[in-house]
Amino acid sequence: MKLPILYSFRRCPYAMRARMSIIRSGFEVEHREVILRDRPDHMMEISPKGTVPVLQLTDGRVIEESLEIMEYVRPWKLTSEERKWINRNDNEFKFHLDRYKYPNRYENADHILHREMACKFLSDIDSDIPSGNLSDAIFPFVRQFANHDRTWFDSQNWNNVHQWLDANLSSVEFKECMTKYPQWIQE
Ligand SMILES: N[C@@H](CCC(=O)N[C@@H](CS)C(=O)NCC(=O)O)C(=O)O
Repeated sequence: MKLPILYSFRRCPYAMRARMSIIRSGFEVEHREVILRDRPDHMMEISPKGTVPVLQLTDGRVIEESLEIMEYVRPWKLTSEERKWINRNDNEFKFHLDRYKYPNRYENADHILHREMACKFLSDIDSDIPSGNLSDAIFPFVRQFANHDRTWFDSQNWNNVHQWLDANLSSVEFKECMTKYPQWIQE
């Protein structure tokens, strides 16, 4: 049986949010694991921008934005409030997360300063913990932030964030989401 195709990369937080929705909705896909420095020709043909995740439906349509994949597989009409949180996550928080994790990739990036700036988002989340699709759209990024220096992260007093993240990371859905696949090789 022909299934929709998902190009994905295990550790990518955008791909994770798409996979979480796919798992929660029971949407079946053929999973194709991508190594970003060796992207398959077929993926580049259907989505030349070259980012994951990419979902190709059985009628040939291509969805190449993680949020649109979430919206498609698990019908979700984002409220303006949800849109605001996602914009903050994907722009403000992601910007500081990248500079905290990889300061050498950016000129004059002070990783401690960027960690401080990222904390603003986390303390706002702490007083308004996301749920449902919004939670799935955000927690993979917070996971990345937490993993960079778990001891420091655990010492911060965001009790709600800690509980929320732990619950997500220990869920059966997330375990499924992190299934390891070998690199997909085009025949
Ligand atoms: N706006 C895209 C962003 C996806 C994205 O940037 N994915 C990263 C991996 S985490 C990627 O494919 N990077 C490859 C590149 O930028 O060359 C989405 O939400 O799907």
